[in-house]
Amino acid sequence: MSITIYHVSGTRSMRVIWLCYELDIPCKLETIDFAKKFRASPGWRAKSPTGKVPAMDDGALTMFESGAMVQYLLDRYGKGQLQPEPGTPAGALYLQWCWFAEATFARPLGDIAQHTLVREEKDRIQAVVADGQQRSRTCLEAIEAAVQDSHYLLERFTAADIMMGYSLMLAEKFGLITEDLPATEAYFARLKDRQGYQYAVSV
Ligand SMILES: N[C@@H](CCC(=O)N[C@@H](CS)C(=O)NCC(=O)O)C(=O)O
Repeated sequence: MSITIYHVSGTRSMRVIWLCYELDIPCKLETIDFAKKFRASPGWRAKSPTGKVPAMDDGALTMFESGAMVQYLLDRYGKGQLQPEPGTPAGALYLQWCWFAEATFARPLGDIAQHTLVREEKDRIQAVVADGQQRSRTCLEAIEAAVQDSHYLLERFTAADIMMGYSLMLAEKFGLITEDLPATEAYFARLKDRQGYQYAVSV
């Protein structure tokens, strides 16, 4: 195994770094330049065709999409840890939460990010932010219900919590994890307590 994670602090690369930490998978971190110019360069586009972060190499394999990296690493090196048996009801719910974290929850969060941080002020649309906040709230309510009586999304800590951890990090940054979501607050506090989370946000 020869894993390199192309990383920018505070981005989705933290999911992959966190997973490697939890599973004790050796990996090299290469911090890249997040500037648009670098991400548009042919060298970076060869790894990540849309210019986004992260990307990862494992030997001759190069891939993009943080969730796909997490799943690949689990399947190849995870020895059955941090995911339920595929094809079982628990495995289905595991997939549900992994996809929800990126495909459903991270979308409105991305809209908020675009229209508060990323775009130039003249190109920001307040209505998109308000809509993103509302859609994020619906997602947070789904999480609130899911962790009402359990420590994690499933019966035990899995990579679905790693996928969700990044999305919750963004939600917290935008002030969306409010006191009226006590189970979510407690769940996210449990995630933040993990050494793997702390390492992934420190690099
Ligand atoms: N679904 C992709 C999303 C990648 C993504 O949006 N990455 C952000 C950083 S966390 C990015 O590169 N944003 C810059 C841009 O969209 O131009 C993944 O999970 O890897």
